[in-house]
Amino acid sequence: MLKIWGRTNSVNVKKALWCVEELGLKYERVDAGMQFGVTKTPEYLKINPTSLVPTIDDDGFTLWESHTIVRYLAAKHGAGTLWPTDLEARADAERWMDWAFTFQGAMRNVFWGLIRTPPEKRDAKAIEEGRKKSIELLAIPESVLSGKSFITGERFTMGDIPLGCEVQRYMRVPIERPAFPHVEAWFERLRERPAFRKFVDIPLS
Ligand SMILES: N[C@@H](CCC(=O)N[C@@H](CS)C(=O)NCC(=O)O)C(=O)O
Repeated sequence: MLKIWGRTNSVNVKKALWCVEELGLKYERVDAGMQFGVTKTPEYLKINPTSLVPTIDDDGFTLWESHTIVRYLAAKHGAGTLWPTDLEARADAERWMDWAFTFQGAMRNVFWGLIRTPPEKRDAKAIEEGRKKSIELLAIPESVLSGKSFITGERFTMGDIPLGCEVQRYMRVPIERPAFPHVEAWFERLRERPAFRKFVDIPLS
């Protein structure tokens, strides 16, 4: 059976979990990372030398890097749904998956500063710079989502998964946000998905 290592409050683990739920796969999840440890054990390092989460074991095939895990599972089980079979449509989805890491980088100090750092230790300047950069970047999907239900068109695909996880953090951290009506409408569409509500749109920690 598919096995997934990773704590459920990790943005990158959420991507894998959301994907397996969308695909309706049976799997076993093992808590790993931060307070759960595991990632520095020799056994784990053998399957993931980066010592990070998530990692999967799919009947003996081990894989790490969250977006690659999403691509692999979508290709194996979601051809024509999560995995667009048309080459150009797939490249479009993959482009958004890659770009999602750019947005994640901008949000990093905002999320860590406001959610994982006690108030007296927060770097207000870094948080504010991250907030501004995130807003500047989010204007890009805002323009693309005009007239589209999902990031690549009318269908939900793997292209929505990484960005959806990262935009959830943006929407839920206590910051001032300008109106982005198309991103907000897309986020509400993601919230209609049971798998998104189950694994992604949960309280930040
Ligand atoms: N590019 C990697 C990054 C993985 C990553 O940074 N994972 C974080 C959690 S989001 C991690 O393992 N942090 C250390 C820990 O949880 O112990 C991926 O997308 O899988």
